[in-house]
Amino acid sequence: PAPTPAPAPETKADKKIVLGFSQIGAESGWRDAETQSIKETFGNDAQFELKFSDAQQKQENQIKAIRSFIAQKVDVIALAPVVESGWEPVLEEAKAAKIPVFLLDRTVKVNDESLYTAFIGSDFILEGQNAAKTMIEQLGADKKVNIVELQGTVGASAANDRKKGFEEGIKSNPNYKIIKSQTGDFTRAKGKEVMEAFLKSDGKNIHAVYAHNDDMALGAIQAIEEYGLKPGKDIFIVSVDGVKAAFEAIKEGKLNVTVECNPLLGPQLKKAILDLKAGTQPPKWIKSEEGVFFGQKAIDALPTRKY
Ligand code: GYE
Repeated sequence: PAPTPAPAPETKADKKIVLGFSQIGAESGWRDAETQSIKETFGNDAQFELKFSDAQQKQENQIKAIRSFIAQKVDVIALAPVVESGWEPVLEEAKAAKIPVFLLDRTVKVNDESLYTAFIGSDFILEGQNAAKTMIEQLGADKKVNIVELQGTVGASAANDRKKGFEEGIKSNPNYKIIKSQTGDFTRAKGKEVMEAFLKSDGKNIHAVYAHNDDMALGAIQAIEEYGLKPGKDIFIVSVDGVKAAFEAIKEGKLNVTVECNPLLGPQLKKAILDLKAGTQPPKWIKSEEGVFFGQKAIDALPTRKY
């Protein structure tokens, strides 16, 4: 009798690269754009299989997701860490399982840098500095400016460093003071709520808002309008991200400045994974190139904005 043929060996081309992505949640327009970029990039590429997990803003959910990715023996993990600290144990588990971890958009504080392969994202300190610099340029260095700050999620690198960069940027000018600062958790609803409270206690005294993201600024704009003042005119507003809704608000004269932060990180992550597979170590920090938008430049850019 003819021997039964051996099953065809699995060829290299059949074997997909399995990527587990632990996303923070869906708190902002920026994050939705990032999620879409990842889903598009990896969903449309037959070399990859994407396992997507939404942590609903909770670090414990992210840790669980990573443990589950390790148990499923994924080939690579991407993590957008909600906060900076507390990652060592789970990153050590991934390292022991020899699964490379890419940090996406926010970074972590760890003693051992070898616990992750690379960070793909922005320079948040620079963003904060640019927000301060543009505010001073637009309002004038000699003017007395009381600023209220809407901070991002407590403990997030994007919040800590945007705060630090902005403080550095106004430090040399005693006219510029942060009179109130509170977290709005990177959401429109909380940004509005916190701004309402600021206006209630200090309304006439507030000259400017610095919001760590556009969504909170958009919430603050609503609060300022409901309070009976004109956002963008009576109160100067600068925020970070550069989502389309921010450009629209600039066009309407309600937002003054948006400092760009690129969420379209899918292609960069894919390149880094493929480089690593091919034996090339990606740079430890894959930085995004970003601009600052206000006035006519923002209005002109609106039709071509991708997120
Ligand atoms: O600015 C904000 C989001 O981590 C860079 O998170 C990201 C920030 C972004 O919710 O809108």
